[in-house]
Amino acid sequence: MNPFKGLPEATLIEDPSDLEPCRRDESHLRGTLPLALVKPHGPAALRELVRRAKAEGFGLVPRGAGTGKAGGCLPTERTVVVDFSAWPGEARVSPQDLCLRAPVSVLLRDVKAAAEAHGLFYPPDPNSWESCSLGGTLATNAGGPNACKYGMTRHWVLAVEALLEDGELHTFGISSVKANAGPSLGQLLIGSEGIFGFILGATLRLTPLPRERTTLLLPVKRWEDLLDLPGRLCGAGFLPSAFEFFDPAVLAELRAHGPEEARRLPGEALAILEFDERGSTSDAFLEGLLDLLGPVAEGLRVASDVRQREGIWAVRRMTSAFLKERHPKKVSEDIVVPRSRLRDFFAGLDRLGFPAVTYGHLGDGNLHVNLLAAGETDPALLDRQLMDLFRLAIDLGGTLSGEHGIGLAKREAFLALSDPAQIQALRALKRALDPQNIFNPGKVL
Ligand code: 2HG
Ligand code: ZN
Repeated sequence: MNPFKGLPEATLIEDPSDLEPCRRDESHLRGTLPLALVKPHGPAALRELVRRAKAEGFGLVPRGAGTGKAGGCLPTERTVVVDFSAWPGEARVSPQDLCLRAPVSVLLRDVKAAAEAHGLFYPPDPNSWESCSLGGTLATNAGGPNACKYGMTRHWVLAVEALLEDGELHTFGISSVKANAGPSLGQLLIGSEGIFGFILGATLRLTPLPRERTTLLLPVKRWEDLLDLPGRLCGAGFLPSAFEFFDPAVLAELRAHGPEEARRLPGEALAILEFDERGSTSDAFLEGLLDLLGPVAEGLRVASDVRQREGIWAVRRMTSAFLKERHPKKVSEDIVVPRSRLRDFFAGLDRLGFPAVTYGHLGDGNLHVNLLAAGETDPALLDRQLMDLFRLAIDLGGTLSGEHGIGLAKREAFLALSDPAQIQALRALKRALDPQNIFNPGKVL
């Protein structure tokens, strides 16, 4: 019997050709063909799906907008994709409580816009923020350029509404920054990529919208000159709301083949710095910054208007897609090292000796190391290169993923390189919360 027949409050898609798109996300991986794709519109669908998954022995794979970078939403063997794009509700702001409640189906750009309509700010800004769903950002604990000042998604979540293995929706957390009644199950669910249960909605913390912002372009001749700057700035009390960079290879590609705005980008390597605190547009602030930066600031340019600022950010935000289009089989990583170890990291990367280009979030040490030739590299060699890269980051006090998560892409490395006590504890939690392994099986652990 068809286990999906008569599923209440849901749209069902079973035609294999319609299922093809959900075998992909923004990683380099491809999932297996799922048994079906279900778009739930109400709790009855979820209750029934959980019941049938347990009875029939199939898994449930959550999907938002499919913009993930680690294969977390890709179907594995004998799974049904649960696409949350039709989950009902809208973003509602509570200015008194400085928070916003939204269902997972809302796009992140609409969450940010709802906050801004009240003069408030929801900071998380992964570069896919115009197209990713709130749900995806919660499941993966998304980062982005301004995490270097504001932290990641989890820092902005007050409460989580989640489907657990009893088939019911539960809320963990309250609409206040203070809540300390025991360990937080809500925080455990954020970034767990749907392996313990599915997040259906969240209450998000907001802060007043910054009223000033200055965007600076910092071209340099020797890109290594950038490496001490994040630590020096922070050490001197300057906390950028973004500090991004392109190494010479990425900048040259952008300039030669990128959009109009990219052709005019200066320098052999380039950093984009942004500050958004009160006073950051004043001459005094800029003078203080120039003093601190010293000779490296020779070519510093201030974005003169909104158009220029948006042009710069448009180039930065399309870099991942642009490189993928030019090198379809590239592999892009998102390792992190502490700011103070950036120089050691790049010296280590040189010693490893494989060709890699880098751009990303220099301000918080989260680097997108891209192996552009991955498609032409022997798979065993590629695995060794990636493991060496991860080990290098970990040995410097960093980690193998700063923002994209583990999913399928980094599962093996995560299992091999983590403290066994951590894996054991996470597996015990998985068994306790999902004894029949119905939630996103084969991911992370
Ligand atoms: C970015 O910062 C995204 O642009 C994607 O995190 C990076 O492709 C990548 O690895
Ligand atoms: Zn990134």
